[in-house]
Amino acid sequence: MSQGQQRPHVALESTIYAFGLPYPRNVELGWKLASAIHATGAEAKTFAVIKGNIRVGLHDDELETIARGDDVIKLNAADLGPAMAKGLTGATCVSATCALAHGAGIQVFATGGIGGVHRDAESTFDESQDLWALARYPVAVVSAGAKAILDLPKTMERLESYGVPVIGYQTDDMPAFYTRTSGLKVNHRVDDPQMLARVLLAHWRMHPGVGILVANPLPKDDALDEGAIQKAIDQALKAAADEGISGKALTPYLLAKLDALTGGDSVAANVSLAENNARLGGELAMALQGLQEERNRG
Ligand code: PSU
Ligand code: MN
Repeated sequence: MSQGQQRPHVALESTIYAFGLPYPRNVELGWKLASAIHATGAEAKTFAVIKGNIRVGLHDDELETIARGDDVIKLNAADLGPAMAKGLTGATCVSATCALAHGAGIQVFATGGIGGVHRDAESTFDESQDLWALARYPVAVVSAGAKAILDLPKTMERLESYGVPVIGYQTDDMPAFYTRTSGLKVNHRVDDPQMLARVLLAHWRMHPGVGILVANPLPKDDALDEGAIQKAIDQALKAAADEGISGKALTPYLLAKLDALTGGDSVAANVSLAENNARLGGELAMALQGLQEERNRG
């Protein structure tokens, strides 16, 4: 980074803290993600709505409030207006963070896994607003794929219908969050942040309003055993059905259930993959800044 140059920003969501991980692992993760991004030369900006105000970057006490989760609601993109008008406090999920990042001029957003088409969507119609947001905002979302609690083939189909490119980072396979592969192929593979930055700029020349999903498999050592996690997911889904959990509450419920069923392994994997994505998000933001400057000069 040349002198006086601003660090490029990487957006982070806050639902992963409020509804994805238990306290205090979530606060610790907040610190980890910020420092992983800082180490690349970029700077993290965590989004949330605090008492009706959009926050671009959280103070320590605000992260604490979100992580403790009392009187904190989960905000989709569509909830932003009502939350702002009513002075509510909420954690932003991927869809809301895409909307806010775009509004703040941030092009790269690192998360854990995106929401997608839920299993049984043919009867429940439960599809995450994250997919709509990817189609609607020109932001690169760095993820470890879509959560394995979802219907991954249907999620990939929907991304295709919406025209959202899915780019595998150093992989040809779509990762499934807790595992490095899903048996599904990504649209394109890219092996370094520079090429990823080129892909983003070329994509946005063609489709200036459409997002991109970067699928970054979690580190090998932290990947969970495929059979074991599949079994836990089936159990968690059955428990959710038995208890009649649906809608917004479903994803947080399943994540908490998996934490209990795997004795913390799912949370450890989640922390690892989020950090891995934050690092790549930072590298990508730096590469993008470099490329944009090069082009402005040329
Ligand atoms: N990935 C994680 N933990 C999470 C989520 C994703 O590792 O908590 C959150 C994201 O904020 C995502 C949301 O936007 O789950 C999806 O929820 P739903 O399926 O209700 O759209
Ligand atoms: Mn949903």
